[in-house]
Amino acid sequence: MAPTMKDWSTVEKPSGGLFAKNTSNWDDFQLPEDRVKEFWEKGYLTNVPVLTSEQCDQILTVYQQLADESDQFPGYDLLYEFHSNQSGDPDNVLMHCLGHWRINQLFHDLVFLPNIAVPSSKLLNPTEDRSVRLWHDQLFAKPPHHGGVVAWHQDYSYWTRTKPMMHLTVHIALDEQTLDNGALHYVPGSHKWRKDGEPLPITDLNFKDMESIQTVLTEEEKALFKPVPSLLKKGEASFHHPLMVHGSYGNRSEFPRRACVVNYVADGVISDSNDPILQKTPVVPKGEKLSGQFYPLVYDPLWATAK
Ligand SMILES: O=C(O)CCC(=O)C(=O)O
Repeated sequence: MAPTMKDWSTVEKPSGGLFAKNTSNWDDFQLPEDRVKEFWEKGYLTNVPVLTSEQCDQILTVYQQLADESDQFPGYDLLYEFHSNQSGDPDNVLMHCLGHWRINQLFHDLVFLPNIAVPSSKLLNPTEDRSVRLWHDQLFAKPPHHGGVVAWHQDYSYWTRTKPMMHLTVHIALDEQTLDNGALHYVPGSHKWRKDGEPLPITDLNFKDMESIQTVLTEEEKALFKPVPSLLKKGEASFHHPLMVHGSYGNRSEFPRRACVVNYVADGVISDSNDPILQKTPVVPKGEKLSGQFYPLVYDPLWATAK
C-alpha cells in the first residue's frame, strides 16, 4: 500500500516547481497567426517547443520512478488510472496513466505551463478565443525493443460524456520521437471528414496492430487516409483537434519513448453523464459545467488584458 501524501489537485495554481509561478506577459506565449490557421486547416500542429531539455529531464526522473514503482509510488491511489502494460502482451508494452497531476508537483505544474495553456485558447474554437480548463492528463511510455502500438483513433470518440466538443490534446515528447521508436502519426484533414462533427465509433485499441479503424471508414475516407509522422524533438509538443485521426507504431529502437499528454476543454464544456466522468472524482451532474478542483482554469484571455 503506497503512503498517503498531498493531493496536488487541491492547489489551483502553478506552484513554481517546474517554471516561475508568476507570468505577466501572457501574449508572449501565443502562436503566430499562420500557425493557428495551419491548425484549423490540417487539424494539428507539430514541432512547437514548450519545454527545455532540463525540464524534460526533471520530469523524466519522476516519470521513470512512477513507471518502475507503480503501486508503490507515493500517492498511487489518487491516480485516475494506471496501466503498467495496457496491452497485456509482454511483446507490446504500453504504460498508460491518467491523473498524475494529483501526485507530483512537476506533473501538477505541467498542466498550467503557459507555453501550452495560452496557445490552446485559440485552438479550442475556430471563431473566438476561449478560456482553457484542464480536462485530464496522460502518460504514454513505450519501452525499448518491445514498445506497444496505439491504434488509429479520434480522442473525442472516448469523450462524448462531455459536450459540446471543444477539446484539445497537447502531446509533449520527453524523448525525441522517431520512425523507429513509435512517433505519433496524424492523418491530415481527418478532423473535417464527417460533416455532422460526429466522432467515428470506437474500434479495437488492441495495442498490437494499428488498423481496426479501417472497419468503420467510408471508401472516400479510406482514399484520404494518408498518415504523416510527427517527428518531435525532446521538449517539443504537437497540438491536435479532438476529431484528428492519430496513432503510433511500436517502439523497436533501443531507447524508451516517453510522452506527457495534457487534454484541455474550453470553459463552458458540460458533463453529459450522471456517472463520474473521470475515475476517482465526484460526479459532475449532467448539464453542469466542468469546474472546481479537478478542472482548474489554466488560462483566461482576460488575464492578458488585465494589467
Ligand atoms: O503516445 C502515443 O503514441 C499516443 C498518444 C495519443 O493518443 C495522444 O497523444 O492523444
